[in-house]
Amino acid sequence: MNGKPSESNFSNLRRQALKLLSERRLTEPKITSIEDARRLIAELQVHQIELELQNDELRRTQEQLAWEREKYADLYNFAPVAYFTLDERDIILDLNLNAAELLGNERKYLIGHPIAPYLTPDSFQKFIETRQAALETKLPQGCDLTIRRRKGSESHVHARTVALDASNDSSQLWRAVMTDITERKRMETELQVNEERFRSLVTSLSDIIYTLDAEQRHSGVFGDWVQKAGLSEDHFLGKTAREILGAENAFVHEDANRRALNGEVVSYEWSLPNGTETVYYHTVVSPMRNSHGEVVGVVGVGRDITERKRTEDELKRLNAALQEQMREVKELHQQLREQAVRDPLTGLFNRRYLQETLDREVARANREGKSIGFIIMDLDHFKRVNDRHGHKAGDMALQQLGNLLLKNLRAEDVACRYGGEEFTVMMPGASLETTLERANFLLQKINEMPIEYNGADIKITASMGVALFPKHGSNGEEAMSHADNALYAAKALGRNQVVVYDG
Ligand code: GH3
Ligand code: MG
Ligand code: MG
Repeated sequence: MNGKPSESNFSNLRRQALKLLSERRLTEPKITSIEDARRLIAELQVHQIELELQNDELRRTQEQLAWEREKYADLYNFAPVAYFTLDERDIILDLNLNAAELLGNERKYLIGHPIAPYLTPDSFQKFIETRQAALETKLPQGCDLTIRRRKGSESHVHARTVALDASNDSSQLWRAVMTDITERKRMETELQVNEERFRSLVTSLSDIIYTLDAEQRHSGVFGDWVQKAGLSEDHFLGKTAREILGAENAFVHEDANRRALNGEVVSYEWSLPNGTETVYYHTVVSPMRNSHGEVVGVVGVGRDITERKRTEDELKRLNAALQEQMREVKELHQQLREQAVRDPLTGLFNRRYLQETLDREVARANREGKSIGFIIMDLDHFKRVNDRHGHKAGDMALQQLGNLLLKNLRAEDVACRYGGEEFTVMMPGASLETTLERANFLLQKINEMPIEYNGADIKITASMGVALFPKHGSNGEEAMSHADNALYAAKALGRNQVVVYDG
């Protein structure tokens, strides 16, 4: 279509029609009867109706055409892409609204003007090359260009240029279709920057970072540990832990990964033999989700904790050693204390201990309104034992006597070696009768005690004095000194007997 016929075209047509009419000899219809006239009228009416119908059809087609044209114009004008028609000198012959907006100017200031000022020099050069290629190949050619808008801002476009079919008499025209890719470019740059940032961050970490797909296959490995371990990414990518580490070592990972794929965050420790040593790791695996929140894989972060483990183990070992040392010190302390209060020969308490406990026991007896029985004994003629059998035999006799006392007293009674061959027994809570009974019992046991030394039977006896607190003294010392008096009385009475103080 060459567009709407112009006014001059119409007058030409009219002139031609009039000429034809004057040249043509129209044959007069022969009308001989009324019938003929009627037939002719009917025929003319049919023709007229036919013409009217044709006219109607023509008008509708014209309306349809006008509507289509309008629609096309709207599509062209309001298309979301920029359309340009350019001539050989890159003058803009036509452009749509989007194109005008892209260049930041009104259509009327753009039509008939060159496009060059709206492109950066590089882009203009690129555009010329592309449109030349489009002409030579007879195919649309694409390139990315930077538009310099009238107000100075820049936008990035993708331009597709096609050479229009040139008719014989007109010059070559181009149509360029441009789409704004500024946002895409910005996002691409941002993505690149982010990725760069992520990479530098990840490679600066010594942590082991990796991702797994839903089948637990490695889909990414990050960090410089791969290179440090002398491995390449291919060693991991597409493979499962089982394929990399073997079934035995992979078990712990498979279990954790399974849980992560079920939405859990799992933290665990594991180890790997490395030559003669063992390397320990701590790993956290978390579910990796898509934009719908569905778990599509696992992201894992692992850390070599061998050094920490070693320090921990060393600390544990040191702690155990310290505990052992403390136990030994405690034991030693106990031993020292025992030594301080025990007589080494007989194993009985010493005089010092008796003095320490005496006041305490008296105070308690006072508090509880109870008595304390005291027995003081001295071996009879012990010098003779030494003289006859030797000092060692005497020592053995003293030892055996110590055992005898320990065996025949209650837990709460306190037996002491008071002097060389003098002994005391303190019996908290005991009555005079009980104390006397106990003294007689001990006397009997001493008499019965067999002592054998170097084939000789040694016999010992003892004299004993008994007194009771508070009956025989207002304090411990007094009661004891009265027991001592009773002991001397027993000696005086002939030894090997018990005497109760009788003050
Ligand atoms: P008495 O019946 O008057 O008490 O006569 P005795 O010989 O026992 O006289 P006395 O109690 O005065 O003497 C104590 C003797 O006990 C002196 C000493 O030889 C002996 N003796 C003291 N301590 C020890 C000791 O640890 N080992 C030995 N083998 N003998 C000791
Ligand atoms: Mg003595
Ligand atoms: Mg004696």
